[in-house]
Amino acid sequence: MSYENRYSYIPQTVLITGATGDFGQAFAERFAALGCRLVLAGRNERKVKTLASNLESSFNSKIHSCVFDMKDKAGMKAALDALPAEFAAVDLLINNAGLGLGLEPAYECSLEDWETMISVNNTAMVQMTRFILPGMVERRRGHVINIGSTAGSYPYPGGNVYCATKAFVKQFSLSLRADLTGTKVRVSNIEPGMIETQFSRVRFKGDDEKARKVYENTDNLHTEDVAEAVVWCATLPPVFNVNRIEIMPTTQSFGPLAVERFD
Ligand code: 8X3
Repeated sequence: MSYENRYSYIPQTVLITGATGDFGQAFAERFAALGCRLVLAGRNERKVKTLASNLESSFNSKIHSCVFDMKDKAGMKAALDALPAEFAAVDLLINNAGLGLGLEPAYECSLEDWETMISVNNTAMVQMTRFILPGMVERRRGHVINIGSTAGSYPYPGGNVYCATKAFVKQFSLSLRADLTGTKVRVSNIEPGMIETQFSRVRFKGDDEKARKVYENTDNLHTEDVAEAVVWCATLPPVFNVNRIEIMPTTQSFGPLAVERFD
Protein backbone atom coordinates (compact mmCIF):
# COMPACT_ATOMS: atom_id res chain seq x y z
CA MET A 1 0.00 0.00 0.00
CA SER A 2 1.45 3.36 -0.94
CA TYR A 3 1.74 6.18 1.61
CA GLU A 4 -1.16 8.08 0.03
CA ASN A 5 -3.41 5.01 -0.18
CA ARG A 6 -3.49 4.73 3.60
CA TYR A 7 -5.96 7.62 3.51
CA SER A 8 -9.67 7.38 2.72
CA TYR A 9 -10.04 11.04 1.88
CA ILE A 10 -7.53 13.76 1.11
CA PRO A 11 -8.43 17.43 1.44
CA GLN A 12 -7.62 19.49 -1.62
CA THR A 13 -6.97 22.94 -0.19
CA VAL A 14 -5.82 23.38 3.38
CA LEU A 15 -5.68 26.76 5.12
CA ILE A 16 -3.49 26.81 8.23
CA THR A 17 -3.41 29.79 10.59
CA GLY A 18 -0.32 30.30 12.70
CA ALA A 19 1.44 28.39 9.94
CA THR A 20 4.97 29.33 10.94
CA GLY A 21 4.54 28.21 14.57
CA ASP A 22 5.72 24.78 15.68
CA PHE A 23 2.36 23.08 15.19
CA GLY A 24 1.63 25.01 12.00
CA GLN A 25 4.85 23.90 10.35
CA ALA A 26 4.28 20.28 11.33
CA PHE A 27 0.76 20.36 9.89
CA ALA A 28 1.92 22.12 6.72
CA GLU A 29 4.57 19.50 6.12
CA ARG A 30 2.15 16.59 6.53
CA PHE A 31 -0.49 18.05 4.21
CA ALA A 32 2.15 19.07 1.68
CA ALA A 33 3.35 15.45 1.69
CA LEU A 34 -0.22 14.39 0.88
CA GLY A 35 -0.22 16.63 -2.18
CA CYS A 36 -2.72 19.20 -0.86
CA ARG A 37 -2.66 22.82 -1.97
CA LEU A 38 -1.75 24.94 1.04
CA VAL A 39 -2.74 28.41 2.14
CA LEU A 40 -0.24 29.40 4.80
CA ALA A 41 -1.32 32.27 7.04
CA GLY A 42 1.10 34.04 9.35
CA ARG A 43 2.06 37.55 10.32
CA ASN A 44 5.81 37.42 9.68
CA GLU A 45 6.27 37.67 5.93
CA ARG A 46 9.83 36.37 5.92
CA LYS A 47 8.91 33.28 7.95
CA VAL A 48 5.81 32.53 5.85
CA LYS A 49 7.74 32.87 2.59
CA THR A 50 10.62 30.72 3.87
CA LEU A 51 8.24 27.97 4.96
CA ALA A 52 6.43 28.16 1.62
CA SER A 53 9.61 27.89 -0.41
CA ASN A 54 10.93 25.00 1.72
CA LEU A 55 7.70 23.07 1.20
CA GLU A 56 7.64 23.92 -2.50
CA SER A 57 11.11 22.53 -2.97
CA SER A 58 10.63 19.44 -0.75
CA PHE A 59 7.17 18.41 -1.92
CA ASN A 60 6.63 20.36 -5.13
CA SER A 61 3.56 21.77 -3.37
CA LYS A 62 1.25 24.48 -4.57
CA ILE A 63 1.33 27.13 -1.88
CA HIS A 64 -0.24 30.51 -1.38
CA SER A 65 1.18 32.71 1.37
CA CYS A 66 -1.12 35.05 3.30
CA VAL A 67 0.50 37.62 5.54
CA PHE A 68 -1.71 39.30 8.13
CA ASP A 69 -2.03 39.69 11.88
CA MET A 70 -4.82 37.55 13.33
CA LYS A 71 -5.91 40.57 15.38
CA ASP A 72 -6.53 42.55 12.19
CA LYS A 73 -9.98 41.50 11.01
CA ALA A 74 -9.87 43.72 7.91
CA GLY A 75 -6.44 42.33 6.97
CA MET A 76 -7.72 38.78 7.40
CA LYS A 77 -10.77 39.47 5.24
CA ALA A 78 -8.69 41.19 2.56
CA ALA A 79 -6.26 38.24 2.44
CA LEU A 80 -9.14 35.77 2.06
CA ASP A 81 -10.87 37.88 -0.60
CA ALA A 82 -7.58 37.97 -2.52
CA LEU A 83 -7.11 34.18 -2.59
CA PRO A 84 -6.35 33.10 -6.16
CA ALA A 85 -9.12 30.94 -7.68
CA GLU A 86 -7.18 27.70 -7.32
CA PHE A 87 -6.79 28.29 -3.56
CA ALA A 88 -10.24 29.75 -2.85
CA ALA A 89 -12.19 26.53 -2.28
CA VAL A 90 -10.70 25.78 1.13
CA ASP A 91 -11.93 22.35 2.26
CA LEU A 92 -9.82 22.07 5.39
CA LEU A 93 -9.41 25.01 7.76
CA ILE A 94 -6.99 24.43 10.61
CA ASN A 95 -7.54 27.11 13.23
CA ASN A 96 -4.13 26.74 14.78
CA ALA A 97 -3.10 30.31 15.66
CA GLY A 98 -3.23 30.80 19.40
CA LEU A 99 -1.09 31.49 22.43
CA GLY A 100 -0.82 31.42 26.18
CA LEU A 101 0.57 34.44 28.00
CA GLY A 102 1.61 34.46 31.63
CA LEU A 103 0.97 32.07 34.50
CA GLU A 104 0.25 34.52 37.27
CA PRO A 105 -2.89 34.39 39.41
CA ALA A 106 -5.91 36.23 38.03
CA TYR A 107 -5.56 39.07 40.52
CA GLU A 108 -1.94 39.79 39.54
CA CYS A 109 -1.56 39.02 35.84
CA SER A 110 -1.60 41.45 32.94
CA LEU A 111 -5.03 42.46 31.65
CA GLU A 112 -3.45 43.12 28.24
CA ASP A 113 -2.27 39.51 28.14
CA TRP A 114 -5.83 38.37 28.78
CA GLU A 115 -7.12 40.61 26.01
CA THR A 116 -4.50 39.32 23.57
CA MET A 117 -5.34 35.68 24.29
CA ILE A 118 -9.07 36.31 23.84
CA SER A 119 -8.40 38.28 20.69
CA VAL A 120 -6.25 35.61 18.99
CA ASN A 121 -7.56 32.36 20.48
CA ASN A 122 -11.24 33.26 20.23
CA THR A 123 -12.14 36.42 18.32
CA ALA A 124 -9.83 35.80 15.36
CA MET A 125 -10.69 32.09 15.32
CA VAL A 126 -14.42 32.75 15.04
CA GLN A 127 -13.85 35.45 12.43
CA MET A 128 -11.77 33.12 10.27
CA THR A 129 -14.33 30.35 10.67
CA ARG A 130 -17.21 32.64 9.80
CA PHE A 131 -15.42 33.84 6.64
CA ILE A 132 -14.58 30.32 5.42
CA LEU A 133 -17.66 28.35 6.47
CA PRO A 134 -20.22 29.56 3.88
CA GLY A 135 -18.08 28.25 1.00
CA MET A 136 -17.74 24.86 2.67
CA VAL A 137 -21.49 24.64 3.23
CA GLU A 138 -22.23 25.70 -0.34
CA ARG A 139 -19.83 23.10 -1.75
CA ARG A 140 -21.03 20.51 0.80
CA ARG A 141 -17.40 19.73 1.46
CA GLY A 142 -15.24 20.88 4.30
CA HIS A 143 -13.68 20.31 7.66
CA VAL A 144 -12.81 22.79 10.40
CA ILE A 145 -10.11 21.50 12.72
CA ASN A 146 -9.61 23.65 15.78
CA ILE A 147 -6.52 23.38 17.93
CA GLY A 148 -7.88 23.46 21.45
CA SER A 149 -6.08 22.29 24.55
CA THR A 150 -6.54 20.01 27.52
CA ALA A 151 -6.59 23.38 29.33
CA GLY A 152 -10.11 23.79 27.94
CA SER A 153 -11.30 20.94 30.16
CA TYR A 154 -8.89 20.89 33.10
CA PRO A 155 -8.18 24.24 34.77
CA TYR A 156 -4.90 24.84 36.59
CA PRO A 157 -3.50 27.66 38.71
CA GLY A 158 -2.48 30.60 36.54
CA GLY A 159 -4.32 29.15 33.54
CA ASN A 160 -7.24 31.53 34.11
CA VAL A 161 -8.01 33.14 30.74
CA TYR A 162 -5.89 30.73 28.68
CA CYS A 163 -7.98 27.83 30.03
CA ALA A 164 -11.16 29.82 29.41
CA THR A 165 -10.24 30.59 25.80
CA LYS A 166 -9.66 26.90 25.13
CA ALA A 167 -12.97 25.96 26.79
CA PHE A 168 -14.54 28.42 24.35
CA VAL A 169 -12.79 26.69 21.43
CA LYS A 170 -14.12 23.32 22.58
CA GLN A 171 -17.71 24.48 22.99
CA PHE A 172 -17.61 26.50 19.77
CA SER A 173 -16.43 23.38 17.93
CA LEU A 174 -19.25 21.27 19.34
CA SER A 175 -21.84 24.00 18.72
CA LEU A 176 -20.69 24.33 15.11
CA ARG A 177 -21.42 20.66 14.67
CA ALA A 178 -24.99 21.27 15.78
CA ASP A 179 -25.42 23.98 13.14
CA LEU A 180 -23.70 21.97 10.42
CA THR A 181 -25.97 18.94 10.58
CA GLY A 182 -26.92 18.03 7.03
CA THR A 183 -24.18 20.09 5.37
CA LYS A 184 -21.50 17.37 5.23
CA VAL A 185 -19.06 19.81 6.85
CA ARG A 186 -17.01 18.28 9.67
CA VAL A 187 -15.65 19.90 12.83
CA SER A 188 -13.01 18.50 15.16
CA ASN A 189 -11.32 19.91 18.23
CA ILE A 190 -7.82 18.58 18.82
CA GLU A 191 -6.84 19.14 22.44
CA PRO A 192 -3.13 18.73 23.14
CA GLY A 193 -1.75 18.72 26.66
CA MET A 194 1.93 19.29 27.31
CA ILE A 195 3.80 19.20 24.02
CA GLU A 196 7.41 20.36 23.69
CA THR A 197 7.14 23.52 21.58
CA GLN A 198 7.79 27.24 21.79
CA PHE A 199 4.47 27.52 23.69
CA SER A 200 6.15 27.98 27.07
CA ARG A 201 8.75 30.35 25.66
CA VAL A 202 5.90 32.58 24.47
CA ARG A 203 4.00 32.13 27.73
CA PHE A 204 7.07 33.17 29.74
CA LYS A 205 7.90 35.97 27.30
CA GLY A 206 11.28 34.70 26.19
CA ASP A 207 12.48 33.41 29.57
CA ASP A 208 14.20 30.34 28.13
CA GLU A 209 15.20 28.94 31.47
CA LYS A 210 11.61 28.91 32.77
CA ALA A 211 10.36 27.48 29.48
CA ARG A 212 12.99 24.74 29.43
CA LYS A 213 12.02 23.61 32.93
CA VAL A 214 8.46 22.83 31.76
CA TYR A 215 9.79 20.03 29.57
CA GLU A 216 12.85 18.85 31.54
CA ASN A 217 13.37 15.46 33.18
CA THR A 218 10.33 13.85 31.60
CA ASP A 219 9.25 12.22 28.37
CA ASN A 220 7.65 14.75 26.05
CA LEU A 221 5.36 14.64 23.07
CA HIS A 222 6.28 16.67 20.00
CA THR A 223 4.54 18.53 17.22
CA GLU A 224 4.64 15.49 14.90
CA ASP A 225 2.51 13.57 17.41
CA VAL A 226 -0.22 16.19 17.26
CA ALA A 227 0.13 16.42 13.47
CA GLU A 228 -0.51 12.68 13.31
CA ALA A 229 -3.85 13.17 15.09
CA VAL A 230 -4.79 16.09 12.84
CA VAL A 231 -3.97 14.14 9.68
CA TRP A 232 -5.90 11.13 10.96
CA CYS A 233 -9.05 13.23 11.52
CA ALA A 234 -8.71 15.02 8.20
CA THR A 235 -8.23 11.88 6.12
CA LEU A 236 -11.02 9.75 7.52
CA PRO A 237 -13.92 9.00 5.19
CA PRO A 238 -16.38 11.94 5.06
CA VAL A 239 -18.97 9.97 7.03
CA PHE A 240 -16.61 9.86 10.04
CA ASN A 241 -16.49 12.97 12.27
CA VAL A 242 -14.08 13.08 15.19
CA ASN A 243 -15.59 15.55 17.65
CA ARG A 244 -12.68 15.82 20.06
CA ILE A 245 -9.33 14.24 20.73
CA GLU A 246 -7.43 14.82 23.97
CA ILE A 247 -3.71 14.13 23.79
CA MET A 248 -1.23 13.99 26.66
CA PRO A 249 2.18 12.45 27.13
CA THR A 250 1.89 9.38 29.35
CA THR A 251 4.03 11.28 31.84
CA GLN A 252 1.32 13.93 32.29
CA SER A 253 -1.89 13.15 34.17
CA PHE A 254 -4.30 14.56 36.73
CA GLY A 255 -3.79 15.81 40.27
CA PRO A 256 -6.21 16.08 43.17
CA LEU A 257 -8.51 19.07 43.51
CA ALA A 258 -7.05 21.74 45.77
CA VAL A 259 -8.51 22.08 49.26
CA GLU A 260 -7.75 24.97 51.56
CA ARG A 261 -6.90 23.69 55.04
CA PHE A 262 -6.78 25.71 58.24
CA ASP A 263 -4.14 25.38 60.99
C1 8X3 B 1 -1.08 23.96 26.20
C2 8X3 B 1 -1.16 22.87 27.18
O1 8X3 B 1 -1.20 22.18 29.64
O2 8X3 B 1 0.23 24.02 29.05
O3 8X3 B 1 -2.29 24.14 25.58
O4 8X3 B 1 -2.12 24.34 29.09
S1 8X3 B 1 -1.06 23.40 28.78
